[in-house]
Amino acid sequence: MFEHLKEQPADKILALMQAYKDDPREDKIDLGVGVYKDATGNTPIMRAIKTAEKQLWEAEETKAYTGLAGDPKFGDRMAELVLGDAVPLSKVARVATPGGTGAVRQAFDMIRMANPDARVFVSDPTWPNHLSILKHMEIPHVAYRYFDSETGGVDFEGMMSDLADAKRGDVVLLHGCCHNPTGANLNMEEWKAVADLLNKQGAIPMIDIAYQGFGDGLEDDAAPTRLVAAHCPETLIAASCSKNFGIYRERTGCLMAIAHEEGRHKVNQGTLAYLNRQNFSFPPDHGARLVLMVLGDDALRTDWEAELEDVRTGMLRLRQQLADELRERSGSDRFGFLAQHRGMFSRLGVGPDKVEALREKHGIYMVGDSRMNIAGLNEETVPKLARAIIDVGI
Ligand code: PLP
Ligand code: TYF
Repeated sequence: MFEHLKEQPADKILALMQAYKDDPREDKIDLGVGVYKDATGNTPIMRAIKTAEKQLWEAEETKAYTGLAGDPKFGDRMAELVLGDAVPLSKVARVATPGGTGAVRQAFDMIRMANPDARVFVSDPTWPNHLSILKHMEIPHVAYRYFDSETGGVDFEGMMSDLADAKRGDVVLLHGCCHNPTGANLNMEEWKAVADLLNKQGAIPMIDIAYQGFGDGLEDDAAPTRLVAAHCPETLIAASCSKNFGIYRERTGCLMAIAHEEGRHKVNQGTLAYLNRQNFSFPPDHGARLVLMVLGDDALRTDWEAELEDVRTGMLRLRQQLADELRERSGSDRFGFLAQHRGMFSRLGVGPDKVEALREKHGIYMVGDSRMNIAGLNEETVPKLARAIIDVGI
């Protein structure tokens, strides 16, 4: 049987991690995989998470199964974190999932069950895993224009024009904040226009929010998701706790299905639990429990928010420093977009030859599409990157 299997394409981002490890140069710089790193290159366990873990170790009395949706209180807290009071909880079906990726996967499964003819519209570019999961599930996708490599911003006109092709029952996948891989985001006026257009077309928004708190702050980063969820009759939300709680390997995420129509909630909730059962039964609990503890305790939550804020403002400072260095060295404003982008990533918008030159000549590792992880920098390496960018002729 196994002779029928073919070799599958490697994940390019994960392959880059290995190439970086194998590079013997001491002054190499890793701007590859999307993991937050502090100035020393460490990915810390957040203080509040460490405290919650200690408390949990003392207090936890059983590791018996939770429920198919995970601990319902985790879903409540995540719905509050992401949605605020934009939508009553009675309209939000919610389940814990193995990471944000698990939520994305379960959302696609729900879409396929609800409408086997649905196409999923994805930004060009998007997170490569969106495409690879859709392909694996044989769900057709349509790319919509998103990034304008001339300006480093969003090609909003192109995006709206492409989304006008969405039909009733199609799904439009949007990044809630901190777009991966470009770092370019819509403003609130543009989000409102997208929500209006989807409503006009009868298309359903699916929001992937994996970086809440990494852009403009916890509340501001959730504002577009809240606007869409309040404004559109149905919305899917895949939320990840990997980055903003720093619990990558615990695999913690939440899928929400919002329906404003009376009477839809029960079946949606049952469907999400059913899909968990088909795919893995009970979702992982450890990370979800830590998140629940942090969000539900005033002292832990205050400390978490403060540390997250330091992470966010640290990345903003690096962005500004890099944009300033590049303005000085290039004598132009053409890199100003780096300070406008939000989240961990920025796409330079250059070809693979330049990315390769940065790697070969300078030991600077970024993803082949010229995406760089800003958190891979520190005050000392920013000037080195700026020098290298100019040196390879970007
Ligand atoms: N969606 C996007 C756009 C991401 O960048 C990530 C990042 O890792 C995820 C979802 C999900 O991450 P995880 O499955 O680690 O929670
Ligand atoms: O885009 C990134 O770098 C992060 C981490 O298969 C990641 O989202 C990368 C590849 C992958 C899973 C997560």
